[in-house]
Order: sequence, then C-alpha cells, then structure tokens
Amino acid sequence: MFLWLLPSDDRSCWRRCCCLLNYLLLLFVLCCLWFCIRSDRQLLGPPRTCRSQGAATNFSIGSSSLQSIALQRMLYKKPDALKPPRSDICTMTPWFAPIVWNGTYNSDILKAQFEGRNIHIGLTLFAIKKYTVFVSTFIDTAEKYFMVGHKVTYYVFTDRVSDIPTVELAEGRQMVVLRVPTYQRWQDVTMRRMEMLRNYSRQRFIDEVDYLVCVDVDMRFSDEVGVEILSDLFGTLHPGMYGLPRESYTYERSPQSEAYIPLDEGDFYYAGGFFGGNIEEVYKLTNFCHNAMMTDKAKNIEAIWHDESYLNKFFLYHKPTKILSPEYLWDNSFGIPKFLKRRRFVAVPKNHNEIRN
Ligand code: UD2
Repeated sequence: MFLWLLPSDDRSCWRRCCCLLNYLLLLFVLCCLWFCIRSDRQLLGPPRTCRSQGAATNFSIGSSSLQSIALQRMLYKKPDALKPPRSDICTMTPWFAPIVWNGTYNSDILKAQFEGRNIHIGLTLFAIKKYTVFVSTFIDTAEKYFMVGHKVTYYVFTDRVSDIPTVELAEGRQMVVLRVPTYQRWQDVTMRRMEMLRNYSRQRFIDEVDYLVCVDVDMRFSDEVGVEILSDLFGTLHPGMYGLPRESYTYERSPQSEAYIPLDEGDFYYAGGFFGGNIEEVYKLTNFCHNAMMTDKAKNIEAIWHDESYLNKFFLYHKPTKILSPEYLWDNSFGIPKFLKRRRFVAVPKNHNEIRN
C-alpha cells in the first residue's frame, strides 16, 4: 500500500520479494497437499500379503479388494442343505471348524481352489537316534500320497546326518537335513521337538514355506493326504480317544502343571503326532508348549503325555481352525471301525523298549 512512497529501486526490490514470498507460499501449500495425500494412503495401509493363503490372496487392509479365486465351470454332485454328506460322524465343531472325514468334501473343488496359488508346504520329521530307521519308509510313502503335485520340503531333524538315506524325489520336492542336538531320555527327545520347531519357524520356515505339517516319523502314508488338511491351525483326533467322554481323556490332571485341564473342560483329545498350520500359528503353538514345559521342568514336573499334554492344553484355549479325523493318524492295533473309510497315515509297529534305548 505504501509502495509508491518508496524510491523506484526499492519498489522493484520489494516487488521481487513479494513474488518470492508468493512462490514460497505456493510451495508450502503444495507440500501440505502432498503430505495429506500420503498420510491418507498410509492410513489405508499398503497391500499386505498373507503368505499362508498363497499368492492369490493379496489383500489391502481397509479396502474390500479381497482377491477371490475364480473357478472354472465344474460338474459335481450338488450339496444338499437339508442332508449332511455323512450322518455317522461329527463334521463340525461348535466353533465352526470343519472336521475332515472322507466323504465330507469334494477334492476336485479344493484342488481347483489351490491351483495357481503355488503354495509351498513344509513337512517336519524328527529322526533322533535309532528313529532314523523310519525315514526311508516315511519319505517313500509321502512321495506317493502327501500333497502330490505341490511344492514340498521335507525338513528332517536328526543327530545322525549320515544315517539319513538319499531318496529320489519328484519335481518340486526337496529334502533339507537339519542337524540338531539329542537328549538322553526319549521323553526329552519328543518334548524338545516343540523348541526346535519354534526356533526354526522364526528363523527359517517363515521365509521358505506357507504351511507346516508336523508329524511323527514312525509312520507311513497309505492314502491321499492333500490340501483338504490345510488351514491356519489344525490338530488331529487321537485314534484311541475320539469317542470317549471328556473325563476319560488322558489330559494332565495335576493342577500344579501348566498342562492341567480340569475334568469339566476339553473338547477333543488331540494326538501329538500330527498338527500344523501357517507358520505364525505353528510358532505360537510351539512357543506356548515349550515355555509351559520349561516352567514345569523348573518345578520338576513333567506332564503325563509329554508334548501331547501341552498341545492339548494349547488347543483348549486356542481352538484349531480345522480338525483332522483319525483317518489322518491311525494305528492298526485299534482295528478298523466301520466309520473309518480311509487310513491315510498309519503307525509303523515298533518295539518301544528296543527303539528308545
Ligand atoms: C505319542 C505321540 C507323539 C508324542 C508322544 C509323547 C502320536 C502318534 N504320537 O507317541 O507325538 O506326543 O506320544 O509321549 O500321537 N523321537 C525320535 N527319537 C527318539 C524318540 C522320539 O526321533 O528316541 C521322535 C520321533 O519323531 C517320534 C516322536 O519323537 O515319532 C514321538 O516319539 P514316539 O513315537 O516314540 O512316541 P509315542 O509313540 O508315544
């Protein structure tokens, strides 16, 4: 306003200053705008990949762009809303986790859903001391029946690396032998699996596979085990206890133990020899079991069925998202009941004293 009072040189200098100020103001406004847009995007969140569900399920938190799996035209028997596929067995838990039995799912639909996801499954087995004798049968039968057509890595934990046989594997399948320490007592050998699975989940499996399947080694596959078992967290009904009342389950009953389950609690009795899920969930499970075991150990307590007791405690308060029927872990010494249409993973008879000592 008083610009005309100034001498002409000063006036032009003042005008230049005003121009510069205007530019700076404009730059400031633009910066603010850019910052607002950026923070808005961050609030929505970057696209997050859910490894456990494979490449096809990239999704953005805050938006509804869950990428669905488009199936091709398929012809199959229609499900009946008023008639369960099987009425002789329980197929669903009260928390809506399916129990996997033969005849309750259509493997063609499941296969189509998993096709193209390029999932990678880790199968862990421990062969410590004399248990290396079981590896060959285990891998041979797994090649025939376990996740055929999928990427599979066998993680063999052993203290006797040179005793692990070389087995010819199908394309997309590999074996990784991991040297681990051994323990004198067989109870410690079976229990320490939780610690090793926990550590390797964090250090290695998380970068290498989508799902982990953790099983006993003194077993053989005798029928198809495929993608129907996969879920965030799964356990398996024990072949000796599926039909018993909860008071008869051999849970740890001493209140002093971390594995304690009172008589009026418990859904199922889960077997220690077959569980799994995505790596994060397996990490949580194994971390809980190992820590609980260590707490008990400090008090000189050992739960009645070792790692299996702690696993049952974990599943009581962290319900599995899928449950495998005893088809997935059978022992022929129990005979073959009528409802058992398939025996997919069966115990290899062993002389306990001979093999453990
Ligand atoms: C049951 C469970 C098992 C575990 C155990 C705890 C099933 C089928 N099995 O099996 O998972 O909870 O009870 O008591 O539900 N191992 C070795 N070297 C040894 C001893 C054990 O490698 O010297 C490994 C091996 O992978 C074996 C596993 O530990 O399969 C469990 O030991 P087991 O099979 O002798 O125990 P078992 O049959 O009582």
